[in-house]
Amino acid sequence: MQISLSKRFSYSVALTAFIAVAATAYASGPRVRTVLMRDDCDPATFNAAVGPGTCVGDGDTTFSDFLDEVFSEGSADEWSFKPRKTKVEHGVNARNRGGEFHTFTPVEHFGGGFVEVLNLGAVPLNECALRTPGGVLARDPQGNLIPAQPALDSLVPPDGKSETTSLRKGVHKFQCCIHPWMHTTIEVK
Ligand SMILES: [Cu+2]
Repeated sequence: MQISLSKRFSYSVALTAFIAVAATAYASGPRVRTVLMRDDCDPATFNAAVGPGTCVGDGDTTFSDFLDEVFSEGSADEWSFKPRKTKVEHGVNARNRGGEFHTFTPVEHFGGGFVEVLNLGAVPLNECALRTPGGVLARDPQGNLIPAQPALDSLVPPDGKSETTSLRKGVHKFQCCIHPWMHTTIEVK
């Protein structure tokens, strides 16, 4: 089979263009990145302290060790989003590899979640905790903060995966509204 010179030329132009696009995509990260949500909750002590079903799986940090670490360090190391910072081309989703629920909530900036004891004084974000129309934090009859809709919409159960969120160019932040130190910064070039 003979390929005309002009066809060969257009083929090579197309190939060059394809390689350039592929190289750009590679340089700006994968199309979609999956952020892993991790924790190390010990089911027996977490479920006894917080309530049945709080923790499933086989983590081995007890609830009191977890709280000790949070109060002394400001965070618990094994509760994290991985990676904490990344570049993508198009979008992001999250997979929960831990034993607790986490949220993958888009936020304007990082801040407090809806579990007050874990905020260590940080002000709860509007994306995480419900406020009255007057701007006051809403509370249930026991005095607990009430999760805001964006937090509820972005809950990921243990072993679960979130839908992929398409992102525009720029810098995007996602955090857990339960454990506020769990967060990631995603850049779309
Ligand atoms: Cu969390």
